[in-house]
Amino acid sequence: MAAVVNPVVGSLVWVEDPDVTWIDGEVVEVKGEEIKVLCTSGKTVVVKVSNVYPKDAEAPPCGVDDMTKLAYLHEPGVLQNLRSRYDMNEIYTYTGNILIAVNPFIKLPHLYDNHMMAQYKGADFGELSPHPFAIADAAYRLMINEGISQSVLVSGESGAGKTETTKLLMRYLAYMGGRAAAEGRTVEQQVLESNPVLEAFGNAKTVRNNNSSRFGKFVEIQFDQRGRISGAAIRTYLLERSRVCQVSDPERNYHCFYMLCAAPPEDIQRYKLGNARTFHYLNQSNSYELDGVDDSKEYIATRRAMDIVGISSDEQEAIFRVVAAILHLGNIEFAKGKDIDSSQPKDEKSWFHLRTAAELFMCDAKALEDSLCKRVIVTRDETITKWLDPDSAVTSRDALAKTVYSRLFDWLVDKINSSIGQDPESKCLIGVLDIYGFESFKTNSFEQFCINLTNEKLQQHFNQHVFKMEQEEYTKEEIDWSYIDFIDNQDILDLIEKRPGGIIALLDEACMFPRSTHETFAQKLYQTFKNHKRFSKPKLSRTDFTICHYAGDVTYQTEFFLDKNKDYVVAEHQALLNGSKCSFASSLFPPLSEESSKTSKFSSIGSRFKQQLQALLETLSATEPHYIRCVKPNNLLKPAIFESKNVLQQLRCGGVMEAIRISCAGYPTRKQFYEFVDRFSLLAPEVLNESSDEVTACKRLLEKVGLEGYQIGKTKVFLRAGQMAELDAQRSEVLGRSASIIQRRIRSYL
Ligand code: AOV
Ligand code: MG
Repeated sequence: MAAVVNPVVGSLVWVEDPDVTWIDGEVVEVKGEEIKVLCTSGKTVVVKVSNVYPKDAEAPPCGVDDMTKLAYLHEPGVLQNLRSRYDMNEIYTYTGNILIAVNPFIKLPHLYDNHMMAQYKGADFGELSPHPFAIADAAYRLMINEGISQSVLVSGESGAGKTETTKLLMRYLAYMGGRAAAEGRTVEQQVLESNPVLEAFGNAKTVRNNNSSRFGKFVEIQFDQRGRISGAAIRTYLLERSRVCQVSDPERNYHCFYMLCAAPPEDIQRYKLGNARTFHYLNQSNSYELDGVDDSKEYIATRRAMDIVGISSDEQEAIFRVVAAILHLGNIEFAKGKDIDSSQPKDEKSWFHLRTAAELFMCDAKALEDSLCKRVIVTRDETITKWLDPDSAVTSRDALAKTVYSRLFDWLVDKINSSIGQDPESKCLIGVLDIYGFESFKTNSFEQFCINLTNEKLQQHFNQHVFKMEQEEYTKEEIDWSYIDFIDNQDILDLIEKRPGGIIALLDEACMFPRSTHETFAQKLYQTFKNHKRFSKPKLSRTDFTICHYAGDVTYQTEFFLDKNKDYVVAEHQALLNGSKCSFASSLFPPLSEESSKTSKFSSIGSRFKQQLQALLETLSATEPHYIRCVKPNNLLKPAIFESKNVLQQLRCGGVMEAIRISCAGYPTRKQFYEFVDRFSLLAPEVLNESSDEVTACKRLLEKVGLEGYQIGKTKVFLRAGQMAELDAQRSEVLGRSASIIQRRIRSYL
């Protein structure tokens, strides 16, 4: 992105500022490579010419609805445009075909009502204000007209608005593909109601978002030949399991636990529940209530949504019984038992919760106790029973809770899928992806590693696509251009995924080797990747590693990588629940096949996730993608606060700046011929008389001002980066000259 070429006194520019990222000002003095700028804050700064960007003096004060309409496509321009629109509650802006959505943190019901949907129905893309409905409409129409499957990829950091946006897209698609005035449970209703069900069990309050999705989701909506919704499939990715047993203030556990504690009295009694504050899995944090949310109402609403998606009342009863059992399980504490290094429930209270958990799981209390406090080790010759000490019993208890919960979640997804049903005849689908954005925290573990891998893969997909779209625009305008330099992140993907030799492969090896520790794993990484330019070892650490991701460096702590990568269910837990008298609970733990029960082969979460991602990308690559980038304007989750620094960081991470960079590498400024002539004819007014049409006028004008390297398309002139600035500089000089002539005249007149 080019800096101002030849700034002159009076040029308007953007200067970097540590507080507000970019501040605008006017050049008051030019001294060789340095210029003095009087900023609008009142400060005067001296900066290098190469560090300033031109400011478009003619940019409309309320912004433009498409960034590509900006005279200058650079960071400060993009940021200024988003901010001025946000200030006026215009939260959506295009960058070409990409929709940028800035979270308003306030309900804007008029923006999404049925009247609005009706307006977008059939309107040409770009005709109405930017909106997720416009994206959904474009996808729907492309699908109908061209018979190509579509996808909408919604990304952004936690709390940016992905899930809300996804729901809007689904609502619009249900509106377009639904059956008017249909009765009963229609497919589209079921698709929509799957959201509250999954949110109840898969969302939780976090520091970043009061309703944070703790799983990734791809919803595939299938359409029949007449464009009606005929089926749907939901795929979910990596539910965060640790939350079930571990929450830290001010976060919450999954919503369903609090809803159940706020259920009507008969349910509370049936499940022997009480105040949420009495359960260990909930009271590790002091956060119980959510602003504006009534958990007892949510319970009823969730039940109703479960009815609609086809979960029977018996199944619902079993589901909530299992959820309650998990809460009781968490309240079992352990003390030393009679034998050395053994354990047993600590006190009468723990015994009570153990009995209650067993009752709710519909299994034998003694069997539950054994499965928590003992391990049976089968060798070739004998079977040994080993006691677990109290700490290990707690670990065993938590492992059971996590396994049950994650299987319950998977069961829900399967159930919703089978109840909505797949349409085997459907040739066209629209997929909507709501997945976790890039994460970089103080400590980053295996989860962040997987999440960031997802983002690398999606980024590659995005780059390739943006690149293709740009190329298509040039072809349409018959402009000769192909990209040569185009940054690809394949090297990062190889580093992580390559088999053999990538990080996941090395992690799997470490997990299979009994004596590995996170230290030996880290050593292996250091050795293998010592010369990899995307990998480094932080100086002061012996077990951390840093990956240079496209969105920035992230340092990962390897401590729990091995544990978290291993997916195994303790044989005792498997046997216990498989034997439950509750058909629902036992169906969560189907009998293991002969083979898998003998060879307790470890299965790798990392590798499985990698395969899931591969499958997702294959699905996506068979579709025409549409992108929505959600932006979180502040970390206070409050309306009307736009923190530039924060937003800029997200635009960079989300690949928006990269998309702009790609387009800057070509001809970033496109102006319709008449617009161009309008703006610059004062540089050579004679061209207007000499030319018969705007194309000729435009060409002549360009020759006169001595520009090179631009291209003339069929409807637009395409300028290289920086050329617009050059012309503007000439223009402000001319304007300045005429202004000073006028001033002189006025003075002489006086
Ligand atoms: P996320 O899906 O991107 O985060 P959400 O979609 O849950 O974020 O949005 C977070 C919150 O922002 C919502 O609960 C709303 O309060 C508010 N919000 C988002 N979009 C809108 C909108 N269009 N209008 C009004 N309010 C909105 V995470 O799931 O945490 O990554 O894992
Ligand atoms: Mg979400």
